[in-house]
Amino acid sequence: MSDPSRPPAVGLLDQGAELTFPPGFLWGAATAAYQIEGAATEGGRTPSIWDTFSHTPGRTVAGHTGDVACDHYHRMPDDVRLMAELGLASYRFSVSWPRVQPGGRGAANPEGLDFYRRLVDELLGHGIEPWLTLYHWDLPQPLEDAGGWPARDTAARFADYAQLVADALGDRVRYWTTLNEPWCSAFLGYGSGAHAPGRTDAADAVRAGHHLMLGHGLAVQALRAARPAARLGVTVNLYPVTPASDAPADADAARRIDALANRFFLDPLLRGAYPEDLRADLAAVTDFGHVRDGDLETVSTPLDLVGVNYYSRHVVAAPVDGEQPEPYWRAPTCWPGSEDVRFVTRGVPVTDMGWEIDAPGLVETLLRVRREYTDLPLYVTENGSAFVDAVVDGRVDDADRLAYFDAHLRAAHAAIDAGVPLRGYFAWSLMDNFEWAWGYTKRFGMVHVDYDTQARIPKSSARWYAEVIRRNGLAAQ
Ligand code: IFM
Repeated sequence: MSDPSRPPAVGLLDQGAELTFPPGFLWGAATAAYQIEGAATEGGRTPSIWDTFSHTPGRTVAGHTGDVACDHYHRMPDDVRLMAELGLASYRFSVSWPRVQPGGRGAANPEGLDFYRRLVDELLGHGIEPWLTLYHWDLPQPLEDAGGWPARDTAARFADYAQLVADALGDRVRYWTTLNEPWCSAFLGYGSGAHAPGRTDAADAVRAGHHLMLGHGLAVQALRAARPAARLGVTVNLYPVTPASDAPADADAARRIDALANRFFLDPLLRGAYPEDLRADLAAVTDFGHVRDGDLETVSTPLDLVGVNYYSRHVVAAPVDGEQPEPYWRAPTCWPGSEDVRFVTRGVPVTDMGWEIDAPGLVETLLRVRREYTDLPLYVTENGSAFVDAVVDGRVDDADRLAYFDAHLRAAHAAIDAGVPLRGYFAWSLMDNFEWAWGYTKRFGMVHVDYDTQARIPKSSARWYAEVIRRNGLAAQ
């Protein structure tokens, strides 16, 4: 194993070479409940913040909602069969909190739990390892009405919910992640308002981030007590943050955005402390009075793995006097205290989300987590791209998405070569789905979904990924 403190030459990602992954590398694909299930009012499910948000005029593109989505709730056995045909070794899904604990308090809803029991049994019956995420953004609406994630009590409610799910599914699910991308829940949900619940208060966003992590820690403790053999972790979305120039002011802009995007979560979760520079940057926003004695010990409860979602890089520059930068996502801000930092585009190819394609950034990100934070096993729990697809003669030839996956898998392999204990990779996403505020206008799937007929067509990238899984690596090109 080479020295993880020395990054590889990330420009050279073995383009075209045959690459084999370590034995047992976990190949998977991911989805999330609200993005695919539909059946929003069936089986005892009650509204989440995403039901309320998407039904509020002007919040999502064309008013799209997750009411029907991919109708996975009704088509689950067929979808699992499709996963088996692709040879997936693992499937990462999320449990809908308002489906299994309507309203977010009190007893479990047996019908809701039963859906996930059947899903897990179906997966296991096809030899597919279930990977369960407890929270992929669908907070029960009554908990939002009681204050949402900025309210401390929501963390305790989350732990109760985790206990219910552990009691029901702990005998058959080995891999558990608590939160998916707490940055989005906190800073898009309560900062920019681009995501549900659509609130725009910088201090609330910071409080929400803390209580999400507190809920994570309490949930890990509950899960550990209930299921000592389970492998427990959390998924964070990380970005390399690069200054646009060598100027010290640009370096400081990069430091600030790195603190908010990455270290706000990595430091408390894996070191049990907020970074001092982050606290200073946020001084005008909050005095961190919401952090109580003992919280950070809870937040940093030991884990078995860390999930990393990787999509792109942030390139940033210092504020320019008198210039109001185009806000990233939507106004007013998802970067509290650093609203005036400019996000710079480099003119490199982008996906349909406008996100720059930067596979070497995945190597940097994984190496950084390994070098600065932990030697725990890492998993890429999401990576993928939206592109505009065309169905031609019943086929979808998504060469651009396939190339994105290929480049990022070469990056994942380079990270392993450099000493990162990367144990698995989950493509985002198994199928096209409800892309939050973008509704159905952005397609991330390896499987095409016709939203009128619900027909599924595996795209070229899905066929290619099936071959990657079969050979446990990439063929020479
Ligand atoms: O669709 C989302 C997913 O829910 C969380 N991670 C990023 C994906 C693409 O935006």
